Amino acid sequence: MSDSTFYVTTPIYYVNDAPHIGHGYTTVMGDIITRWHRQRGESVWYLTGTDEHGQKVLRKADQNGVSPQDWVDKLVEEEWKPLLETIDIANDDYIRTTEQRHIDGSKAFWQALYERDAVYKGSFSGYYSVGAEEFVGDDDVADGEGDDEGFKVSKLDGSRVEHMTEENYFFRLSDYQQKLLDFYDANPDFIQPESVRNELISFVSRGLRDLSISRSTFDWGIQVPWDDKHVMYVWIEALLNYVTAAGYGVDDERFKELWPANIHIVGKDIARFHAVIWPAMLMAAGQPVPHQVFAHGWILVGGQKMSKSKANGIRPDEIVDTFGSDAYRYYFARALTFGSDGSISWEDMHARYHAELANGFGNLASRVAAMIGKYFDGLLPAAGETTAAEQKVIDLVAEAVAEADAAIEAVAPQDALSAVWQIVDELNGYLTEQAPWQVAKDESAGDRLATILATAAEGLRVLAVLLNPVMPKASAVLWDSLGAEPTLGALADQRIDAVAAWSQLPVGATITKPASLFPRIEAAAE
Ligand code: ME8
Repeated sequence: MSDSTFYVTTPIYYVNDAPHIGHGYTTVMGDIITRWHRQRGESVWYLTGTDEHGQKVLRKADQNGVSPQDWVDKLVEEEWKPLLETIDIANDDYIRTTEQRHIDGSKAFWQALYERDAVYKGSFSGYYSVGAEEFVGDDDVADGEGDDEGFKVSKLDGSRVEHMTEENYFFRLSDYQQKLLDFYDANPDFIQPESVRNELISFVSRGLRDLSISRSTFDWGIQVPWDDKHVMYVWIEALLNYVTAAGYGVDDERFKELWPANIHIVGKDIARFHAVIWPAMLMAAGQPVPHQVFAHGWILVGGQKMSKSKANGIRPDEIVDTFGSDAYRYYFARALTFGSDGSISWEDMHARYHAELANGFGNLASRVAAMIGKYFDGLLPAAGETTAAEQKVIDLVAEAVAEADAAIEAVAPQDALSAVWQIVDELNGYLTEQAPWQVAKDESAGDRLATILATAAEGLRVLAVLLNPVMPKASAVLWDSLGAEPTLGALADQRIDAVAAWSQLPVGATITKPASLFPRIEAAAE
């Protein structure tokens, strides 16, 4: 197994519609984890993209009177790619399942399954949910309730199902029940969080049926390499994006470098596809299995799961337009527990923005710079003797850095931010206690004023580095205002494991007051 590059993925999203903040959430969290690993100095690769085949997309294109290819091209260019800019994502690659590299890689993978006898031809008769793009067992179907009688719904997610009878290819998923259980047992971190792991272990323990993996009644998909009457079932094609983007079947060197993925970040709705079907497919094809599938919870709006079909889907740019991309990223990472469901609201966003970002962090950065400007002509003074008060700051910073780093390792960005915020709070408390504005009036204070402000500036240096993965724009402004670049180098090159070492900012560095990092927002603007 290659562990040289830390490979992070998001789901590839259906382009039946425009993105909402649920998609934005997964992508931001993956980006924060990616950027943190980069800040550790690791080689990292971050993949996101779009899932463009399947009946859901096909029907949406039909309803709009355009070809599916025209539909996906338009939505990807006008909505999905611009989203990445809006929420400031630094992905290394973007895969579209209509791209040739994905088509070639998928065919190569299917060929491998076929040659290894993991696939056979059969006939499927049962229910299918186009909304969820999944086959639904008879036991999981119930009568629908509504005006037009006689329809049936999936008990799994309430989506409408249709009965179908089709000639299909099947994947021998039933062969993998014990292999998967053994694998979960040997790799306790493979499925996280624990609640999802337990649920899936019990799902697999109840038995696995072979899975229908091709469709033969429409042609919007990738042709099965040995049978042109069939297209690949969209899930069995979509999961392959993680390997086709990594060069499977076409670029062995690249594939070896990237695969297996370190972490697939997904919503819990699709944990089963990623943690049951996907590892079984990889085992069947003789490929290594990813290190981890992390399934996060639902973003709830007004207590309900937000979704494209419920019209409660908030667009990311509605929030970014008001608060900016940094605050957007911060809010979702800080206010929700990654792995659990959580509610969001404009009130909460507003309150956190002002309390934590504007007053807590932004104000700290601007007043330290303002005082250095006022008392030392904007040049970082040399600190004098360190007292217990400074030592307390230095020790707390070291502990908080270690805590934040461990939290990212445990895929808990909210805990990483809590740890970083201990530094913000400590520095604010330190300034209140030390009252440099009073010390400035005290002629007998010697170099105390210099010591206090140099200590605060060092604290800000640490914050700029630790917050760079979460709030890259504000961190860059802060880094610039600390005059750090000429001696310490680019912010991106600062290393987490070296950040807590004290007195890195050079005496005499030019400190300028940063442009307001988080300007106050009038409630009416929302
Ligand atoms: O499932 N809260 O695509 P999709 C949190 N194409 N996350 C949410 C969310 C919410 N309310 N709503 C959506 C697919 N998400 C397949 C994936 S991968 C090989 C193929 C996020 O467009 C979350 O990550 O329906 C969820 O898993 C994903 O969007 C589903 O996106």
